[in-house]
Amino acid sequence: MKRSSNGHYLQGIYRLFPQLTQDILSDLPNFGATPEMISRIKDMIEYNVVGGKMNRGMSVVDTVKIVRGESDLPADINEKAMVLGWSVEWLQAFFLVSDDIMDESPTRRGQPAWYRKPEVGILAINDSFILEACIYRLFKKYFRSEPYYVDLIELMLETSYQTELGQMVDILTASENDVNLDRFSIEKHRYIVEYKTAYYSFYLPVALALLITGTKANSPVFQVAKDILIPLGIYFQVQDDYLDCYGEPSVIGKIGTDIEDNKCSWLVVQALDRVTPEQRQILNDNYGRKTPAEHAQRVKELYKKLDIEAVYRAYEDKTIAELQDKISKVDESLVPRQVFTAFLNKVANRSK
Ligand code: DMA
Ligand code: MG
Ligand code: MG
Ligand code: MG
Repeated sequence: MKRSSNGHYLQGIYRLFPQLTQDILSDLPNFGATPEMISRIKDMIEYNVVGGKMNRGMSVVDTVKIVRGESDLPADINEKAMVLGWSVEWLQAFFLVSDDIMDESPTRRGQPAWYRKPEVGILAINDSFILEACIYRLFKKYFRSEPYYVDLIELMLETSYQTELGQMVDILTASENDVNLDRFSIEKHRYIVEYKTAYYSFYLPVALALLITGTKANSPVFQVAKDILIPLGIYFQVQDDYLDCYGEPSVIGKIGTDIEDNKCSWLVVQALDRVTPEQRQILNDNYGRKTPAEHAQRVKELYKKLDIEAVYRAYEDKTIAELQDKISKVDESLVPRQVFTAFLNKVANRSK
């Protein structure tokens, strides 16, 4: 069994990965695929789908266990939960391959971003589409005859749409060669992080778990879950913004590019809220410039002067307390609170 990056053995979910990859590959001859095509798709899947923290994938399995009140699931429901867990990881791979192209990120998960491999390049765009298509091949194979099949597909499609809208605003707000700090605001940041991250990373795994444990698509439980998981997902992306600047690249597996990329990051929005007119001019002259590196350095010096790290610590403490309070008010006859505390405990104060 493979080890996860956080050193824990992953309750067998890795066991299923070769099987799911094989499902995709053995279906390819039906699409006229040659051995060369099949071998390339195998390499592409293995490069991009594994190697992450597996938080999203494991969340589906963990949620199913909590909802059913069982630490050992019956074999068939366990397999279904793991297939859905992996389908979220496939979705994540689709978004990360395209995100790294758009963000011009050099590294991902401690290796070169897929598009940076000389034999890949711009073909990575199409590879991201193939990764997305795999989700629906797997759904068809494992869920075609289930009453909730259409609900799974609708949920996955809507969540993808939400993420793509968030990515669009993220990129539009960061337009190159046009640094305009007026475009950045708390509200803009909130839209971006809610849409690009919170739905697919937090709401989706739980909603999938609810569907396969028999919750009807029109149940009020989905709204209860959303009301907690969207704020939690926003907190998670604020952490990602923070780690982009203050994280240790060897720990987070990627090199931050938000300042150079002119991103509407939580850090710059907080800085803008606190700058003097002179300091705003420093940001104006140095933010969003890819080279030379001194520009990004000056932005970081300004963050230091404004003690943005302390602002972040205070935000973290306040957000964790607010989420704990929200969770304590969940009606447990609808859904166990542990569904949400499990998530919060994984995310709170993370450094990777
Ligand atoms: C993350 O945005 C959102 C998606 C949909 C991948 P990001 O560019 O901040 O992510 P990362 O820091 O991992 O590149
Ligand atoms: Mg990125
Ligand atoms: Mg991005
Ligand atoms: Mg980031």
